[in-house]
Amino acid sequence: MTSSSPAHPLRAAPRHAATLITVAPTGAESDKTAVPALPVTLDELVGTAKECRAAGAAVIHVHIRDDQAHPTLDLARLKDTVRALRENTDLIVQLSTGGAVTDSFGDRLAVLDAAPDACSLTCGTVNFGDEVFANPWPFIRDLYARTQELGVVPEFEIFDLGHAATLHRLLADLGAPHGGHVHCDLVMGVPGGMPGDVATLAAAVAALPEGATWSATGVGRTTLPVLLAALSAGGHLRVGMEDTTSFARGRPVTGNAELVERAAALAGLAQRPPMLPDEARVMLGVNGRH
Ligand code: KMH
Ligand code: ZN
Repeated sequence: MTSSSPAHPLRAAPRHAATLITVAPTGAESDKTAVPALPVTLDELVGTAKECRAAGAAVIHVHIRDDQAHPTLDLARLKDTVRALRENTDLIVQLSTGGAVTDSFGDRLAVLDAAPDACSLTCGTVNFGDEVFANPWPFIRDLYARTQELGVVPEFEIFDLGHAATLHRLLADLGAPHGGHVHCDLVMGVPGGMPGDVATLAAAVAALPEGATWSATGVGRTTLPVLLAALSAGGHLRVGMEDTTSFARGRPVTGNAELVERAAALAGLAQRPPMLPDEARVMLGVNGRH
């Protein structure tokens, strides 16, 4: 069959022979008492990080907790966390600037002072269950400008299609990110954000800037459909207990490593085995280890 229609952007998207696996082990939403396997102390986080590295992760997306296991953006704790993860693993350390829905914009900006390799940067406001995850344009702009000043590589979080339009606006206004490469994470299946299905994934990928690479994350029961769709479309993966606490129906996750192991096994079956952290540094434009 011949066709004169232009190639769909998915066909022109960069495809990698290997799969970047990011682990998001903790998040800000789950409660330690309800989810005992959630890593909340620094020791638990480092232990999880080592296991997930061995299972195939290259990037760790980090939220931290205080002594009561509540989400915190305490700067001293964030600095200790970055140091401990670097001392114990060669993972790329990506701090969350999303925090919890209750965190102030000032505290979220100050996360970058902990000097991580990378950070998340959400490209718009989204309903988040019964809450609102607020990311107004002036905050997005300030946060992005600060990543450029401090040399932190942003990962652009896309919870909805309009966020992709905001990403285009951001790049047009302020130029390329530190490291020169645009990498996005499609966060799908959040109640209030875009659904985690194949049609939406294809539409979101088509809306990304040319040359961007992307991962996808399916929250809750969309974890597996999004993972399989991302692999088949040439994307990368984010998995972890931030996004799902069920391994299968009625079977709670026992630890982050089993989610990474499953992702790595499926990536291997797709002939796109996990990427090593140093390969991921090259792809993402993250400088060598500090
Ligand atoms: N906890 C959510 C409100 C991010 O890490 O950048 C925001 C979030 C996104 O998890
Ligand atoms: Zn997060």
